[in-house]
Amino acid sequence: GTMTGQFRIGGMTCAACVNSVEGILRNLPGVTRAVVALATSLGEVEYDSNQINKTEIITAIEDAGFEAKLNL
Ligand code: 9UX
Repeated sequence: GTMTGQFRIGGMTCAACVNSVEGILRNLPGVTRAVVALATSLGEVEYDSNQINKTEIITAIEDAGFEAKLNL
């Protein structure tokens, strides 16, 4: 079903980084919405849990050269 995850993202230092991370997230199969904020280093991702999970989302962010962890 539809789930939302919040992630703390490290390594973003400019607006282009934010656009890059948002683009990566939005291109992942199962992601329906992704909003990343530079000021807070937080990313909110809405996704279909039948297609992707939080660990896979974190891996995709890290594969792009950023750090990511679940924000609880
Ligand atoms: Mo901004 Mo981010 O120049 O990897 S794009 S630092």
